[in-house]
Amino acid sequence: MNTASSDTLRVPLDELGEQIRAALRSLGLGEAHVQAMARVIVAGQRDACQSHGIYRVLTCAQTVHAGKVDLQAEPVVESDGSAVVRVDARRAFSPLAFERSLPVLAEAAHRHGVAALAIRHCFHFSALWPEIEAVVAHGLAALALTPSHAWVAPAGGHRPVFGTNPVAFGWPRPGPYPLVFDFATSAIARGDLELHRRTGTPLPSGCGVDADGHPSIDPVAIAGGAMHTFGGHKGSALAMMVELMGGALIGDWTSRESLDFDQGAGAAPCHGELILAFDPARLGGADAADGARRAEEMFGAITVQGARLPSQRRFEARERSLREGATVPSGLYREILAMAAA
Ligand code: NDP
Ligand code: PYC
Repeated sequence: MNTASSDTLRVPLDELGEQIRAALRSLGLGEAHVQAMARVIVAGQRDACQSHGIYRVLTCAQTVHAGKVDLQAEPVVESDGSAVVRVDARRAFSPLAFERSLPVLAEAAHRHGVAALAIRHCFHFSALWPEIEAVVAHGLAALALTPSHAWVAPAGGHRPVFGTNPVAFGWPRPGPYPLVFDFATSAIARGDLELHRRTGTPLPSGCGVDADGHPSIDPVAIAGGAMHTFGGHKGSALAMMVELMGGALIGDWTSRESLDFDQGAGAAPCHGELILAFDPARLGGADAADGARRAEEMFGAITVQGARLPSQRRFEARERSLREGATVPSGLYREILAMAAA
């Protein structure tokens, strides 16, 4: 471990992984869950995603202390050989359910051209891009949607209905990195609001309203009021679609139902997730290679003018972390080390 600045450290990824696994074990989680959860948490910090890196260990701890998550449950994967794969996480954290169903989803997508994975009954704390990258590694394009807790007001309203409802997409590319984007449909992710709340720093304007419906930049006031969607009515419609596709469609909860179930405990949201996978070789047929070439031409037309592709920042952070260790906030890391030593 090296000091990177007064308030951050550089921590080698293997050391970071060991401490996170120890902290998760201290919560009483079964070993398969510890391993799967640590993989996404380390990946988040490695890629400099502060809202979904080691901070998530604290979210997981709060979820465990709330007493509703199953610490040991083995996910049950259901597949009848069709294009629909379902996995019941059985009220455990989501990463193990995803990992167990990924090979089944990939096989179904290659066989049918398109396949859908419905993850149900999971506590969801992570970013979606680790899942998207894992699907895309099978040569597939992918789209993922999941609700969260009802923290976000619809455009034109001021009372929460939607979750922060991320939408993530991936496209396979030649070379080490795919094209991936992954964003909350709220103006800011809840994880970022929580980090602002921890540090007592204001949010950018436009993130939400207080309990009286007045615009605010105070994370505490917005947490007691409502967050905004991004892009006005457009983000609001996307957030609604996520409730329908990642909730009602797959027979799982909406963000309102997740928050009702939470009963103020402050646990991670509990609901489902929809992941769609598309096989370019099946859908494009003889023209698939040409489609891939034309996609690269489009990416070139973006980068040639100095614009960047989504995930480029993340991939650059990953390369640096692999060389030098992940940058980790010192105070937060001390909390993780204390948990790991407990
Ligand atoms: P950001 O706004 O930080 O980034 C969204 C996407 O846009 C990223 O792919 C990012 O790439 C890309 N991007 C950012 N700036 C540019 C730019 N100038 N040009 C091109 N692309 C750009 O994401 P959010 O804060 O909305 O979400 C953060 C994370 O929170 C997500 O990973 C999401 O999955 C997670 N989340 C999870 C929820 C859950 O219920 N599980 C709920 C809500 C959010 P890059 O990363 O390289 O900057
Ligand atoms: O950052 O909005 C968020 C979030 C919700 C669940 C996990 N992350």
